[in-house]
Amino acid sequence: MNDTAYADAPDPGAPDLDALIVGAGFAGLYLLHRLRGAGFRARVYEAGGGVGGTWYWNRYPGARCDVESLSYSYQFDEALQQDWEWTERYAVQPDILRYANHVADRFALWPDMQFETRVAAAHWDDDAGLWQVRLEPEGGAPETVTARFCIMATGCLSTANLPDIPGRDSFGGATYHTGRWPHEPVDFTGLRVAVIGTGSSAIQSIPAIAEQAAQLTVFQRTANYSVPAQNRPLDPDEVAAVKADYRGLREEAKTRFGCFVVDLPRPSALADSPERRVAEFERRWQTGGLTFMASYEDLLFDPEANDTAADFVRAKIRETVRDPETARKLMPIDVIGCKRLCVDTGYFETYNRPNVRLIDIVERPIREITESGVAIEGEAIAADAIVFATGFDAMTGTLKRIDIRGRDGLLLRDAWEAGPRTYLGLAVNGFPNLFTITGPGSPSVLTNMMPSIEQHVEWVSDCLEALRGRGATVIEAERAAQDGWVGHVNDLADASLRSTCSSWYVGANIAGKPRVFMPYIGGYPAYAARCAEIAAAGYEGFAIR
Ligand code: N01
Repeated sequence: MNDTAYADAPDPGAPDLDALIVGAGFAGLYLLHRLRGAGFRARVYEAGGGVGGTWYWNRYPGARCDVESLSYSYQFDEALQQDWEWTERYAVQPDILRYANHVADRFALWPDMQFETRVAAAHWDDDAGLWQVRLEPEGGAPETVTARFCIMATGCLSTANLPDIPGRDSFGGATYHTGRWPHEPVDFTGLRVAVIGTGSSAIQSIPAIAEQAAQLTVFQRTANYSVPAQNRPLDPDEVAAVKADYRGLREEAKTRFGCFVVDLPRPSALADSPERRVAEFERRWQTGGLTFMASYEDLLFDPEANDTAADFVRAKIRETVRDPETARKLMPIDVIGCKRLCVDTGYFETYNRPNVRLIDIVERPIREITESGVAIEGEAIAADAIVFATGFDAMTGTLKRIDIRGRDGLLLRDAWEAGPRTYLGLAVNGFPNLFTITGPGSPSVLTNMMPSIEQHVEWVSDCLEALRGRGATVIEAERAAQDGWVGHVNDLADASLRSTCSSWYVGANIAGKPRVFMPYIGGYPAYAARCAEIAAAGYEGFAIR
């Protein structure tokens, strides 16, 4: 232990904390548990009023995870995964939030977490080798806390995107954003509701809202591919079989691209006969969920192969939606899987309801929001409530909104002006002792977030222990290593069809955001192996002092 080190009884000149964690989602919770267990003084600050991160904020009707519950859960504690009972194949938001609260109770995390406290700024003091972090508690006076390490567990989809539609603030009824849903129940019974957007959040909430609303009008800018979840209650025998060898399932998942187990893909869509191909797509469709894009290895690399899957889904929409004009509007034309595939329960069927109407706003643009509704070309559509299902300033939005200044006062938002630049999605040159859990440049949103979070948390925690073991207090990604990683991330993205459309993966949903494919697309196994190699080589590519 050296003079300024992590300690049970810190020196008078030592920082307030060894590690300051921003965010009490699944990353923040595990970080706190793990770092505390390794003897570090760690504390979580969270803007929201409770734990759960994305599952705290996204309480919209129909919110449900698209990774199966038995896989979308922590594996770091065998007793936890044995004890917790998931009841549905895909967990609903309230169940996931209950799980997050259970974890906080079970590991006694509450005393080291502070809620309703926004982290407004983090400034690196190079002389002292610590972060000065400015906290803004709701209704309280701002304060500054010092920490040796600052760990951003801020999530990939946490800053809501509220589009600047003319007249937005003049609307006389209630407005909602799916990612900032109220805590009290929202009752749409008898109301005329407008939903703007047709991404995952809209596709989940529209069927639920349609059941209540007198009239639901959906404003669609881009039609989206969606496959049925085929959700169902979990069979106790199936759960028992998983729990008998939970570790086996987790280990197998780590060998898969997305870190969850689905049937292995067939080699090439084009190598199969049309009949064989349709049978495979149908089998996956009936299985439900994200397994659909795993039908063939070449779906995201070969446009012709991709077309075969897109055609299959378009045919399903045509079969499902009775009004041919509505079906036409709902049929996407771009690459399937380029935007994140949506997973639904009764989405396309909802358009057969007499109280649901679809407006294609490319054909008939929204002119303005008025006091009484939404005005499009040639028509005023009355609404009592508007739901913005318009997504997030993904992956970088939250980090760029915090005033993060590294060495020589360098602002993170300036360093990332042309797009995020990181080493492994975990660290940024110029920003010593700052870590970003599931940051841009890591697999994150292209994988099962839970094991990707665990992999990052364990890597960071091991790194802090290694530094302590060496008597070192500062670690920083080297410029050359970062440049090499960014180049590698870009090369992989360029080879995939995923980088070709206007998705939030490339920042296209936010005006003025640089167009860069942000997540690492090489899959979990290759990524985790590289992280492990770098650590084993004494944190190759990092400067340590
Ligand atoms: O957001 P999105 P989301 N005028 O960005 C439209 C995860 N997630 O909250 O496509 C009109 O996907 C926009 O149109 P366009 C998942 O990773 C997971 O739905 O940009 N429309 C689009 O239709 C997901 O991908 C789960 O042309 C505007 C929609 O709003 C991610 O979160 C559930 C507009 C936004 O779609 C984000 O999903 C929910 C404007 N000005 C979310 N601006 C599950 O686990 C935007 N749009 C199942």
